[in-house]
This record gives sequence, C-alpha cells and structure tokens, in this order.
Amino acid sequence: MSKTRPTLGEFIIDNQQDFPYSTGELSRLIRSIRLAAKVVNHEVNKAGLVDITGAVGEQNIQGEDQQKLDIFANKTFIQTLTNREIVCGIASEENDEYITIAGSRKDHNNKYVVLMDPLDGSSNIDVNVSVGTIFSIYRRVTPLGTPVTSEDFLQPGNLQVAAGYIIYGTSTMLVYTTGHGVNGFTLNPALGSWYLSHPDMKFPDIGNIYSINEGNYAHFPTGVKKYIKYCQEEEENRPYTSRYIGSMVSDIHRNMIKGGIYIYPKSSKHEKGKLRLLYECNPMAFIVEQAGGKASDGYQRIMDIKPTELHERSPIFCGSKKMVEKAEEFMKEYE
Ligand code: AHM
Ligand code: MG
Repeated sequence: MSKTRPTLGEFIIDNQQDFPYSTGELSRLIRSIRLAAKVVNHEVNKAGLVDITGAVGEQNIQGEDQQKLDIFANKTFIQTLTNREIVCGIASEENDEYITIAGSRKDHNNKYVVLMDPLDGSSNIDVNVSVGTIFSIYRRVTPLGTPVTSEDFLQPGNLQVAAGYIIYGTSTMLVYTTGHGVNGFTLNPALGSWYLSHPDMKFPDIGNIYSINEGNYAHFPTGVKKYIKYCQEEEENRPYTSRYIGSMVSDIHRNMIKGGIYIYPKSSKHEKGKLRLLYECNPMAFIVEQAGGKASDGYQRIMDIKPTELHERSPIFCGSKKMVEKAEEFMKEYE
C-alpha cells in the first residue's frame, strides 16, 4: 500500500520552522485561506448551473441575489480573513482602495497584510475553463497598534513572507510558498481535505512550451516579436509548443510542471502590460523563483520593483530559467 500523504493541516504543523517569526499567526492565516478556497471552489463548481439556478443579478429560488463569481470570491476571502482577525489590512484587485482591519478589540495589533486577486481569469468561467485565486502576504511595516497605511501594501515583492495560488481546475489545488520551496496540495472534495500531492515543486530549467497571447503580436515590442520567432524556429529543441489558456494561474501551473515560459509583455495597447504587479506578478514571481524558475519584466527582477501605486501594472516574463534569460537577451538586443 502506498504511504499516506500528509494533509495541509499536518504539513503546516510539521513545518512550523518554515514560518518566519513563528507565533502561529501565519499558520492561522494560511488555514483561513484554505477555508475560503473551499467555499469558492464549491461555488465555482456550480457555475455551469447558472441557467438553472438563475443568472447574475437575478434572484435564485431561495430569494437570494445571484452574484458574479469574482465578487463572490472577493467577499468570501475578505470575510474569512476579517472574521478570523488575523490580518490588519487587505488589498484586492476588485477594490479601488485597501481595507483597514482594526479587529474586535480595535487595537490594530495584527501584523500581516494580504494582497489578492480573488478570481483571476474569470472571463474563462462561462466556458468551463480553469480559473484561480492568487494571494501575497507581507508583514506590515508601520507600527503595531496603528491603522495600516499604503506603505504596508507598497512593498517590493522580495519582502513577501508567503504567496500562493488556488487553481480551480480538473481538480482543485492550493500551491504556496513561505520562502522554503513550493508545495502543492490537492483537494479531496468528498472529505474537504487538502493532501500534499506535489511536494517541493520545481520548474525544469528549460522546457518546450511558450505561453503568450499571440493575437496581440502586431502591438508587441520588437524584442518580443523576435523571441516568438525564435520559439518557432527549427533548431535544437525548437520549435516550442504554443499553449495559452488565458488564465495566468493555469498557464504558469502547467509550465511549472512541464517546463515553459509565460509572457504578458507591454504593448502599444498596454504601455505597462496588463497584469497587476501586487496581485498577480509578485506572488507568481515568488512561487516561480522558489521553484527554481525566474520572473522578470524583461529587464529586471519582478520582485525588485518598488511599487508606487496599489493597482500598478507590469510586464512579466516568467518560467523556466533558461527560457526567461533567452527572452531577456532579445529584449536587451532589440529595444
Ligand atoms: P483578470 O485579472 O481580469 O482575470 O485578467 C488576468 C488574466 C490572466 O489570468 C491572463 O493570463 C490574462 O488576463 C489574459 O489576458 P488576455 O486575454 O489579454 O490574453
Ligand atoms: Mg487577475
């Protein structure tokens, strides 16, 4: 009989030493995310029933308003983290401003802030394609006992304490890092438990998949156009295979397992790219680097960018190290 895999709960207890300044707060925070993820997973799985249970904006048979799933996911994560009193602030791709959480004692004494994209790739839901939640955790930099300020959120990615994603796919997985490698847990929906299915995940140094929305080709910088042509040439292990789901979490998850590069560059349509530095690029960059890959904006490390605004965007090139380095060479040569 094969050895039983630890659950996420057991894994957290066994790896307490991996949690910096371990007071149990970060473990509780990950547990809250695990809970919210299960609630969102349940709702995402029912998305195909929307014609039966009522469309967005209509009332369902219980007389409740149907919500768009990204709004539902946003509320679920915010409520779970707020109710459990473990964070002092939350910033979400769905909210214009960050949220300050005082706690029931109004003491502002929690030390972590969470930044998240509650449902990334949500335009894929209607066609039954995988979507994800992305989260990023920092220690606050302002003094305990005071309300959080924007300074607590505008930290470079290299100060992240933990980051992760949930992929609502053919199975649902939670993948996260606390800076000691990357581990993936698969949800057994019958039991509601997450099992360690992908221990110590590693990006292959080089792969044969490139993931980019080539429909925007005409608008790409020359370096990106040349790199795409390089991917398509018949030489060495090329041409590479093109795979683009249009759901960042799924595209990067696949590339981490099989080897590949994911690119969302700047273009003449999007001067700074499309993806958000704080909610999408930094957490994914932390995971990619912890798995031995590389994440760059084409010229510099994503996690070294000092953010200046909450909803700032950044181009991103991430995945197998050698592939990202090659793409950077093209960016340097042709810009
Ligand atoms: P979203 O946060 O509005 O869902 O947008 C992010 C998504 C990524 O998951 C995905 O890689 C990208 O947008 C796809 O964009 P495009 O359709 O321009 O290729
Ligand atoms: Mg998004």
